[in-house]
Amino acid sequence: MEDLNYDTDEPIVALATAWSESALAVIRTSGKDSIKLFSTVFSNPVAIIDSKGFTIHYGYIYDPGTGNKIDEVTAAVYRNPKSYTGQDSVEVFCHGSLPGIEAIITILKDAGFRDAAPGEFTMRAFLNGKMDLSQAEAVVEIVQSKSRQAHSLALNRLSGAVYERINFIKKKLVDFMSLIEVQLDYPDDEIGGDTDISIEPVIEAEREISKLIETYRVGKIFHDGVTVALAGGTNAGKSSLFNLFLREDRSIVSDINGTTRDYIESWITVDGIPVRLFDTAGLREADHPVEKEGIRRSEDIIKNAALVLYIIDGITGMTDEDKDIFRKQKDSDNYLFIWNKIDNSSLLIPEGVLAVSAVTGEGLSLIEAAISSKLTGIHISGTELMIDSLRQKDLLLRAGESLKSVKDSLINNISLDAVAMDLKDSLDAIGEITGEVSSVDILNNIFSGFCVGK
Ligand SMILES: Nc1nc2c(ncn2[C@@H]2O[C@H](COP(=O)(O)OP(=O)(O)O)[C@@H](O)[C@H]2O)c(=O)[nH]1
Ligand SMILES: [Mg+2]
Repeated sequence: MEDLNYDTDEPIVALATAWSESALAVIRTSGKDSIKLFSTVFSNPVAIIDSKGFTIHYGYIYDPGTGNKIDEVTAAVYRNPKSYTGQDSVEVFCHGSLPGIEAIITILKDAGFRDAAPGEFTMRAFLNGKMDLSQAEAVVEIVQSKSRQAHSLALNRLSGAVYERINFIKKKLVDFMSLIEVQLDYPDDEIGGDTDISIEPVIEAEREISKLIETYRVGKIFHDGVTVALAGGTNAGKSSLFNLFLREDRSIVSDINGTTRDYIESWITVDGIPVRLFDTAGLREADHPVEKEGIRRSEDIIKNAALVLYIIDGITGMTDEDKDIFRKQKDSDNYLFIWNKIDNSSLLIPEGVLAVSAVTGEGLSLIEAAISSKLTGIHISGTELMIDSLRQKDLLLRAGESLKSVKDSLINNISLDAVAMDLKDSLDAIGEITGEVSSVDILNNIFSGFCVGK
């Protein structure tokens, strides 16, 4: 790999927890001499310098210039290679006071540490072989996860699930590559053997790759969450359902038409899927300019939502507008029709329409299940392997394309040199996923998306 434009051994420091007032904060350091440097600002330097890895020390951070105490802390010492980064490292647990944190970081910088760049700790972990690139990406995915399931899916990746699957595919291709290479080195007329090479391993690898690519769509839903909008005529009960989904009174419910003039949004979790739920203004002809604008905005949200929950007032039945939308969208992948107010409705519910009462909550769990299956098509337990990195998906696509050429060449008896080249390209793409093949640009691109302190 080309050289990075900075020293990956340099002692670095960063706040690892959020920059906000809290009970405790963690300041992380790593790099050459970090234990010794830290000891120069710690009340018990000898204890730190002589300590084993995985030990915790109580004391004070003080300003070596003035001798003033800065904070009472505990310091965890890690010795290379047994640390997150694989380097010597000290983590300081201090009080979560903003001026206190600032003072400690300043003192550590005076002692010889420099500010860490975003993702620099994890980049070092990768460079020192503590994790592969898919695991490094999972570090961010786990921090950003918005639901329990998203968290478990990311944890799977952090434990190396992508790495293992990729290695499984890689092994198949490497074995196949050796077969091709033998053929290239000893053409059949010399060894007089059978030149038939079974393309089965390529087909299997291709299948594994497509399976992983397919998980991206759902993986992304769990990572980013999706937008779901409540739509329908005024007074259908959109705001009441919104509150039911949230299990709190957020949106104003009233029997006055046009109560919800703007949209309201909130994050909820449906079957583990992070959902950004929107309550919108009822779609009706409005004269008031504010309501008009609210309706316009609501229409935008409905247009861009991954899923629209179209609510019908079960007491009055379908309006002409409802009927029109039902006709147009009833088979659509991103509409669910919901018949509300079943506690007080005696009308026949049309086929394909789910029933609920926003007042009693009856039918809610069926609706949640329908939302989940409409969005993902499958039930997610959280133990599955799913990728949610666009980078990984694109590389898998590239690997798959190359394998397709390998297959075509073999089927059409095109030269084995061409086959070897395509195979190599496929292996390179796969190697880039785990970081076996990587460049400074790739690394900078990945790690610059991290937060500082990670
Ligand atoms: N009986 C009954 N009334 C409901 C139900 N859901 C909503 N309502 C009533 O219908 C009216 C309009 O509700 P709201 O949620 O403001 O409708 P929106 O205009 O679609 O947001 C209110 O008076 C609600 O109390 C329900 O499930 N059953
Ligand atoms: Mg409303």
